[in-house]
Amino acid sequence: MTIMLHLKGILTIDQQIRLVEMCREIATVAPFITPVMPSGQPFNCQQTSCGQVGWTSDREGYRYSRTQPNGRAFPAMPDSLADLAIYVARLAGEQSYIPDTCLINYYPATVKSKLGLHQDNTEVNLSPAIISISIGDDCEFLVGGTKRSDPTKSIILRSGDILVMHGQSRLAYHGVKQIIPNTAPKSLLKNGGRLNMTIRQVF
Ligand SMILES: O=C(O)CCC(=O)C(=O)O
Repeated sequence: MTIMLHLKGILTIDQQIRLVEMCREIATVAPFITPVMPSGQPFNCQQTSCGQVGWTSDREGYRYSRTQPNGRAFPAMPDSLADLAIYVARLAGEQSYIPDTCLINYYPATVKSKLGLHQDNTEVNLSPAIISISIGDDCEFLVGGTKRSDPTKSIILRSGDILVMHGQSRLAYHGVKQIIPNTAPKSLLKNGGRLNMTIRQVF
């Protein structure tokens, strides 16, 4: 049984605007890139990170790295983002959550944008919650069980929602099936699409 905490509409529009500005500032230090999978196939979204490490994918595999592909450190995680993660982790029953990194995915408003079914398992510590913030266009999110072959169900993640995968759902397979265009609150993202900020305790 996959039990996730889906906090629908928990972020106000002002908080969402501030998170978009935060992502823009992070991207001035750690620009969005389109990583490739170990197979060489490019992702169907763009990524950057902040925090002491950043999630990285290239021909050498999936891992956390202390440096961006350009060799520079990732920008620190802003305190307000870390505080939000700690607050949300407490709601999920995790009292001593330490947010180490935030992976930021940008899904342009095209039919190609998606993320295949996967399990978040490159963290050193696989127990702490995965905290996932949605901003912009709605997304059809797939969630299954702890085996790739388990059946999946679709849920809609909307702008201002936070999804927490914790406890039994921490290692659930999940993915983004599609981004639903023109569903974001007006003027949140200039070119439409969806931002997802996934905060993780890695160590
Ligand atoms: O965009 C999302 O909602 C999910 C992102 C995700 O699964 C990941 O970055 O591992």
